[in-house]
Amino acid sequence: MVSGRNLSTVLKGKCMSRRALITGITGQDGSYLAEHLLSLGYQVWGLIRGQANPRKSRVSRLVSDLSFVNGDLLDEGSLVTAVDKVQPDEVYNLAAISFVPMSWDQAELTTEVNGMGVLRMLEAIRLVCGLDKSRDGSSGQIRFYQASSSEMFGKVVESPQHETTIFHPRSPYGVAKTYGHFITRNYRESFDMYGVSGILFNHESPRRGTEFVTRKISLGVAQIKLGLQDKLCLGNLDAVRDWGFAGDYVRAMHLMLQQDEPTDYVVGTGCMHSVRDAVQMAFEYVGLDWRDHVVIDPALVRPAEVETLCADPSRARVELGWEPSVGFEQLMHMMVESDLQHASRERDFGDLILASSW
Ligand code: NAP
Ligand code: G4F
Repeated sequence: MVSGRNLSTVLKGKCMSRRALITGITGQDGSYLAEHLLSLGYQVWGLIRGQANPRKSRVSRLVSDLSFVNGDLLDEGSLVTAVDKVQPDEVYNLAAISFVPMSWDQAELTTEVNGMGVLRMLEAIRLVCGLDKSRDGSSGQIRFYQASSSEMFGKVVESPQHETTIFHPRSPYGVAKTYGHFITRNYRESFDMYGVSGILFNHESPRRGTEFVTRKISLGVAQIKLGLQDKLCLGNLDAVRDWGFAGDYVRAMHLMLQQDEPTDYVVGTGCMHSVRDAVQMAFEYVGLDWRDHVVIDPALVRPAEVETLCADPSRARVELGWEPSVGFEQLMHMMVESDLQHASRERDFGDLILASSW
């Protein structure tokens, strides 16, 4: 049995001088994954889109030693050029339009990025490596990770959900992710590519976008506590999710690409909490009663809701040796603590936090 410390030493030895290319580097998961891979000795490249992406400097501040390459999931040529330039051993495709409500407003764009974008990335790998295999045996295949989502389970047919649970996506986001999931599996079966999908359940952190419910709550609670606002508008408080810490989930992404045989994994905690639980924990943490501050805004209720999600992460636990290290209450407290610091800088120095209007 390899202990946690020994496992990380073994992994570090194996990973020295490997190259990873991460799409979605400016997002929540991109920064945690980059930190993790750098700590294991990888050279890490992040794909950056746009001519002056303001989030590039933020991720550079968070994670030093990153290299960048230009590219966009909408532009096949840019992906081929990026893969050819970086010559990665591993590609982590985290880029997406990841906010579910946005996918009803921009369904076509969401499908292009989250669905067709996966195909473009797979094709870029195939083109750079020669069309028959993703790379010949001598130099080793480029291994591909696709960020699949528990949103694919949608209107769940069983609980908890595992790798073979049938999908019933409820949003254009979920439908596009389902295409990305199956095209990754199809390229594995058709071209013998090393491609895996991580079916990740919701994961959060102080780096989470302010449009997502946990961060909206932690930021709202901090601002209310410091007298910067009085009300927090939310939608469906009854929705139930299996929430974990993003820093834990990026470890699972890396472990998936270290297995001898590529296969897909569900990653989650197996614990369920409602949005109401999250609200209660966050307000209680700062000594306030949520009922005095939370307002339900029907405009925030979705056209088709995913009512409940819960992971069965048995395969990840048994085959990857993966376990989450942060529980939900601890996670909410960590996020409120971090936002109390942000909000006090906003109060004292006028630093702007971009609270979400969603
Ligand atoms: P996030 O914070 O919203 O980050 C999304 C990233 O995608 C950003 O870096 C964004 O870059 C990039 N991007 C968007 N459109 C792009 C395009 N056309 N070309 C290249 N890059 C583009 O998302 P996250 O929470 O880190 O999630 C990472 C991935 O996991 C996503 O695919 C998400 O759908 C999936 N996922 C997340 C969760 C979760 O709970 N967090 C659960 C399951 C699956 P810009 O700076 O250019 O906008
Ligand atoms: O935090 P959310 O916006 O996350 P959602 O829709 O579950 O999606 C996230 O997790 C997926 C994995 O399952 C990822 F694939 C996806 O990219 C993203 O990271 O909403 C969570 C729940 C929903 O049921 C929503 O209806 O919270 C409910 N909710 C209630 N009031 C709200 C609000 N969500 C948001 N964003 N804002 C509200 O005011």
